Amino acid sequence: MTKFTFRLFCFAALIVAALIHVSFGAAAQEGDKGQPVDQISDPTAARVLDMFRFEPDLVRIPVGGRVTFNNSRGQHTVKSAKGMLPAGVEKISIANTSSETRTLEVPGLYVLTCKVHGRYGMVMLIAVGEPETWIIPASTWTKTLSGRAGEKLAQLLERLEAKSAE
Ligand SMILES: [Cu+2]
Repeated sequence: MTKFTFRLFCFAALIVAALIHVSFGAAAQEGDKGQPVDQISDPTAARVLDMFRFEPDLVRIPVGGRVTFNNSRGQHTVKSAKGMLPAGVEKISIANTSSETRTLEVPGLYVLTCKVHGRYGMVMLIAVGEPETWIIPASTWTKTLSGRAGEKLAQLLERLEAKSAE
Protein backbone atom coordinates (compact mmCIF):
# COMPACT_ATOMS: atom_id res chain seq x y z
CA MET A 1 0.00 0.00 0.00
CA THR A 2 1.48 3.35 -1.02
CA LYS A 3 1.26 6.36 1.22
CA PHE A 4 -1.38 7.81 -1.08
CA THR A 5 -3.65 4.78 -1.12
CA PHE A 6 -3.30 4.49 2.64
CA ARG A 7 -4.48 8.09 3.04
CA LEU A 8 -7.34 7.44 0.64
CA PHE A 9 -8.27 4.38 2.67
CA CYS A 10 -8.29 6.38 5.91
CA PHE A 11 -10.39 9.09 4.31
CA ALA A 12 -12.94 6.55 3.03
CA ALA A 13 -13.08 4.89 6.46
CA LEU A 14 -13.78 8.25 8.08
CA ILE A 15 -16.62 8.96 5.65
CA VAL A 16 -18.17 5.54 6.28
CA ALA A 17 -17.91 6.06 10.05
CA ALA A 18 -19.56 9.48 9.71
CA LEU A 19 -22.39 8.08 7.58
CA ILE A 20 -23.06 5.26 10.02
CA HIS A 21 -23.12 7.77 12.88
CA VAL A 22 -25.55 10.05 11.04
CA SER A 23 -27.94 7.29 10.01
CA PHE A 24 -28.06 5.81 13.51
CA GLY A 25 -28.51 9.23 15.04
CA ALA A 26 -31.41 10.21 12.79
CA ALA A 27 -33.26 6.90 12.60
CA ALA A 28 -36.23 6.40 14.87
CA GLN A 29 -35.62 3.68 17.40
CA GLU A 30 -37.25 0.34 16.76
CA GLY A 31 -40.42 0.08 18.81
CA ASP A 32 -40.66 3.86 19.18
CA LYS A 33 -44.22 4.80 18.32
CA GLY A 34 -43.50 8.51 18.09
CA GLN A 35 -46.34 11.00 18.08
CA PRO A 36 -49.76 9.46 18.81
CA VAL A 37 -52.78 10.69 16.85
CA ASP A 38 -56.23 9.61 17.99
CA GLN A 39 -59.35 9.47 15.84
CA ILE A 40 -62.33 10.70 17.78
CA SER A 41 -66.12 10.79 17.38
CA ASP A 42 -67.77 13.32 19.66
CA PRO A 43 -71.37 14.10 18.59
CA THR A 44 -71.79 16.41 21.61
CA ALA A 45 -69.03 18.79 20.47
CA ALA A 46 -70.15 22.40 20.20
CA ARG A 47 -68.69 22.89 16.71
CA VAL A 48 -69.38 20.63 13.73
CA LEU A 49 -65.65 20.70 12.93
CA ASP A 50 -64.94 19.03 16.29
CA MET A 51 -67.48 16.20 16.07
CA PHE A 52 -65.18 13.97 14.05
CA ARG A 53 -61.54 14.80 14.50
CA PHE A 54 -57.91 13.79 14.63
CA GLU A 55 -56.31 14.66 17.93
CA PRO A 56 -53.95 16.43 17.65
CA ASP A 57 -54.86 17.75 14.22
CA LEU A 58 -51.57 19.54 13.63
CA VAL A 59 -48.31 17.67 14.15
CA ARG A 60 -44.72 18.66 13.52
CA ILE A 61 -42.01 15.98 13.51
CA PRO A 62 -38.40 15.75 12.35
CA VAL A 63 -37.45 13.87 9.18
CA GLY A 64 -37.61 10.15 9.96
CA GLY A 65 -40.02 10.78 12.83
CA ARG A 66 -42.92 8.48 13.56
CA VAL A 67 -46.65 8.95 13.93
CA THR A 68 -48.97 6.32 15.41
CA PHE A 69 -52.59 6.48 14.29
CA ASN A 70 -54.98 5.06 16.86
CA ASN A 71 -58.56 3.92 16.39
CA SER A 72 -58.83 3.52 12.62
CA ARG A 73 -61.94 1.47 13.28
CA GLY A 74 -65.60 1.54 12.45
CA GLN A 75 -65.98 4.42 10.06
CA HIS A 76 -62.66 6.10 10.84
CA THR A 77 -59.82 5.75 8.35
CA VAL A 78 -56.61 7.61 7.60
CA LYS A 79 -56.20 8.53 3.98
CA SER A 80 -53.80 10.98 2.36
CA ALA A 81 -55.53 13.70 0.38
CA LYS A 82 -54.81 13.32 -3.33
CA GLY A 83 -51.74 15.31 -4.37
CA MET A 84 -51.20 16.66 -0.86
CA LEU A 85 -48.07 14.76 0.02
CA PRO A 86 -44.41 15.58 -0.67
CA ALA A 87 -43.40 14.54 -4.20
CA GLY A 88 -42.59 10.85 -4.52
CA VAL A 89 -44.30 9.77 -1.30
CA GLU A 90 -46.68 6.83 -1.64
CA LYS A 91 -50.27 7.47 -0.64
CA ILE A 92 -51.26 6.62 2.92
CA SER A 93 -54.29 4.43 3.59
CA ILE A 94 -55.05 2.93 7.00
CA ALA A 95 -58.27 1.18 8.02
CA ASN A 96 -59.59 -1.52 10.37
CA THR A 97 -56.79 -1.37 12.88
CA SER A 98 -56.54 -0.11 16.43
CA SER A 99 -53.01 1.18 15.96
CA GLU A 100 -50.62 1.68 13.08
CA THR A 101 -47.28 3.46 13.02
CA ARG A 102 -45.74 5.20 10.01
CA THR A 103 -42.24 6.59 9.63
CA LEU A 104 -42.16 9.76 7.56
CA GLU A 105 -38.82 10.01 5.77
CA VAL A 106 -39.54 12.77 3.29
CA PRO A 107 -39.72 16.39 4.49
CA GLY A 108 -42.77 18.43 3.57
CA LEU A 109 -46.49 18.65 4.27
CA TYR A 110 -48.83 15.68 4.57
CA VAL A 111 -52.60 16.28 4.51
CA LEU A 112 -54.63 13.38 5.88
CA THR A 113 -58.38 12.94 5.96
CA CYS A 114 -60.88 10.34 7.12
CA LYS A 115 -62.61 8.73 4.15
CA VAL A 116 -66.01 8.93 5.82
CA HIS A 117 -65.78 12.12 7.88
CA GLY A 118 -63.43 14.18 5.71
CA ARG A 119 -66.31 16.21 4.33
CA TYR A 120 -67.28 17.14 7.90
CA GLY A 121 -63.81 18.54 8.38
CA MET A 122 -61.98 15.50 9.74
CA VAL A 123 -58.64 16.58 8.35
CA MET A 124 -55.16 16.77 9.82
CA LEU A 125 -51.82 18.20 8.80
CA ILE A 126 -48.37 16.77 9.46
CA ALA A 127 -45.33 18.96 8.85
CA VAL A 128 -42.08 17.01 8.54
CA GLY A 129 -38.66 18.66 8.76
CA GLU A 130 -37.85 22.34 8.44
CA PRO A 131 -40.20 25.10 7.17
CA GLU A 132 -38.01 25.74 4.08
CA THR A 133 -39.16 22.36 2.77
CA TRP A 134 -42.86 23.02 3.25
CA ILE A 135 -44.36 24.04 -0.04
CA ILE A 136 -47.85 25.35 0.66
CA PRO A 137 -50.02 25.78 -2.42
CA ALA A 138 -52.76 26.73 0.04
CA SER A 139 -55.31 28.19 -2.35
CA THR A 140 -55.35 25.15 -4.63
CA TRP A 141 -55.32 22.65 -1.78
CA THR A 142 -58.12 24.21 0.22
CA LYS A 143 -60.30 24.53 -2.88
CA THR A 144 -59.69 20.91 -3.87
CA LEU A 145 -61.10 19.49 -0.64
CA SER A 146 -64.88 19.25 -0.48
CA GLY A 147 -67.34 20.25 2.24
CA ARG A 148 -65.85 21.53 5.47
CA ALA A 149 -62.52 19.87 4.72
CA GLY A 150 -61.20 22.88 2.80
CA GLU A 151 -62.25 25.20 5.61
CA LYS A 152 -60.49 23.01 8.15
CA LEU A 153 -57.31 22.75 6.06
CA ALA A 154 -57.18 26.53 5.68
CA GLN A 155 -57.30 26.84 9.48
CA LEU A 156 -54.56 24.22 9.88
CA LEU A 157 -52.28 25.98 7.38
CA GLU A 158 -52.81 29.28 9.20
CA ARG A 159 -51.94 27.68 12.53
CA LEU A 160 -48.83 26.07 11.02
CA GLU A 161 -47.70 29.39 9.62
CA ALA A 162 -48.16 31.06 13.02
CA LYS A 163 -46.32 28.19 14.70
CA SER A 164 -43.33 28.25 12.36
CA ALA A 165 -43.05 32.04 12.74
CA GLU A 166 -42.65 31.69 16.52
CU1 LIG B 1 -63.76 9.32 10.64
